[in-house]
Parts: sequence; C-alpha cells; structure tokens
Amino acid sequence: MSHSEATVPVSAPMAELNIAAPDLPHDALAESLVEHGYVIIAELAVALARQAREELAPHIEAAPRGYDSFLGEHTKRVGGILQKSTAARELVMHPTVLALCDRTLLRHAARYQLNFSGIMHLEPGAAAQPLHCDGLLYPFANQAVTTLMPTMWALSEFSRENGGTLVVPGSHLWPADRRPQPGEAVNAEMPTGSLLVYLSGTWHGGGENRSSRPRTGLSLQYSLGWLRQEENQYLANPPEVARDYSEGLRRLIGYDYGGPYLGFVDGGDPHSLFEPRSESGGAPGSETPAMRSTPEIDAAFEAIERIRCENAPLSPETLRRKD
Ligand SMILES: O=C(O)CCC(=O)C(=O)O
Repeated sequence: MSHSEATVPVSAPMAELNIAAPDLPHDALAESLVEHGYVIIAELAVALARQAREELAPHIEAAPRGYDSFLGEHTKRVGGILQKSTAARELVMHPTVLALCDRTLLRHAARYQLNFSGIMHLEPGAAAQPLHCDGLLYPFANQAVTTLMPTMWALSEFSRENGGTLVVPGSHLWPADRRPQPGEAVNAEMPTGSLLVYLSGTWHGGGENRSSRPRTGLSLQYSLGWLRQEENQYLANPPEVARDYSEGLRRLIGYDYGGPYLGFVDGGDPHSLFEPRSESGGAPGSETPAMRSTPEIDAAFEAIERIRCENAPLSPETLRRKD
C-alpha cells in the first residue's frame, strides 16, 4: 500500500478488460501484463480460493475496520496470512504466479521475495479507495523499474457493484506527474478463484461496494530481493513457524539471499537455519559458517552485472530477449 494518492476517479462504463485464460502460456501472460499494466487470469485456482476463504473467515470476522479513507472505514484487513491458511501457502507458490515473477522481477534482481500478504475485505457501503501505485513506497521519481508484482486473488466474486479492484490500464508507463482522471479506471470483474496481477507502477485501488454482500480479496505481493519487505515476514513467520513450511516457501518469504550477500547469517545462506548442522558448525556442504563465496552468490553477481544495464521499463520486447 502507498499513501501517495489521487482523488477517486469514477470507473469507466462497461470497459473491456484484459482477461486471459488460465492455460495461456506464461510468456504470453507476462507480455500481456507488461503491455497493459495488469492482467486478469480467469478461475486460476477456484478450490484453493474457496478453502482460503473458509480458513480465513474467523480472522476476517475478528478483524477491525480501517480508520481512514485509505484503509477504508468499511474495510477489514488481516495480515500474516501464511500462518493462518494452508491454502494461502499454496496460492503464494502458484506456478503461474512464480512464472510471472520470474519474467518480470528477475529483470531487475537476482531474487524476488514475498512482500506482503493481506486480506482486503470490503463490506457493503465501503467507499472507493484513493487510487495509488504500490511502487510509490520507494523513493524513485518515476516507476520505470518494476519493483513489485502485486496480485489479488478473488476469494469472492469481484464485480463493478461490489468494489472489484479499480485498475488504470497502461498507467504503469505514465510519466511521474500524471494522475488518473475520472473514467480512466476499470473495475476488475472476475469470478471466485481468479487472479488480478498488476505492476508497481499501475494506478489502482479498492472499488466502491454498492452491493449487499462483502467482497473478499487476498493480496499477495512480490518484490525485488534487494528491497525491504513491506510486511515483516520474519516476524509474521518466525523460524519456529516457518519450520513447518516447504523449503521453497521459506526461501520465498526471505529465509534466503535477496541478492549477492544480501541477508546472510554467519556469512552463509540464511536457509541453513533450517538445515542439520555439520560437525564444523556450518550447513552441510559449506566449508565453515563464515564462508562467503558460493556458486549461488557468484551466479547472483553475474545476474546483477546484466541487470545493471537494463534499468528501463519492461515491455513485451524486453521479455522476449532471453539473454
Ligand atoms: O482492495 C482492493 O481491491 C485494493 C486495495 C489496495 O490496493 C490497497 O489497500 O493498497
């Protein structure tokens, strides 16, 4: 979330949305995302979305409402989702989502990580949220470098009436001083189990819930590995909790290097916390606990050298280049 906001635009009437089928090849999905600034993937994980909604229901019930127009006086928010829902642990590692992270975030970092996990539950009467770009959390004058890939899972139906997320198509390529105007935003309309994916530079916000039922979204956001995470994943998922997660999930939430050397523990891979210690005290396979050069770090440095030359907006053409 970012507080650098624009006044609320009225959404465009009957706009045509950028909706993709769940079996569209990942390259085509990624190209569509960077071309439009968002893509809706229809019914990507319906059963998991229903399970997550059920697992999270008591937490939503107990959550307080927001206290300002950004957090929403009729909006309930729940964080630390991975501890609370086993289905969310699968959604966060969904292969289609990770394939999109690979294609977008690895252009500007050697690793990516989970940045944020949160329920955004809009009750009837919720007003539209001021539009904003999530990338404005960071002090770049413009949004040329894609720092985040936010996603929103529809845990209920999303519609124009119930406050389906407002997105402004193409706004990820706007100059820094351009602000959305009335009619430029469209509501992400999608059935339960669908996924809205957008970019750090895409203007968006919660819609107005004019219906008689709540709208429930699960926001899972991914960021470049060299950035500070918005939600503190180590406190949300301390080692004694993360121990029960898969290795891939532990690494995704940050028990891993964020880039060459970034985040080391005792000079080594932070994931070694979860691995049996060798007699020398280091993780199996390492020379000593203070070892600082591994093939992984070398590979990350190589990636950084390439990435340094590419600080430009993503486009379908840059994604097609495989170098
Ligand atoms: O609820 C939504 O649809 C989006 C909310 C959002 O963008 C935020 O709270 O930062």
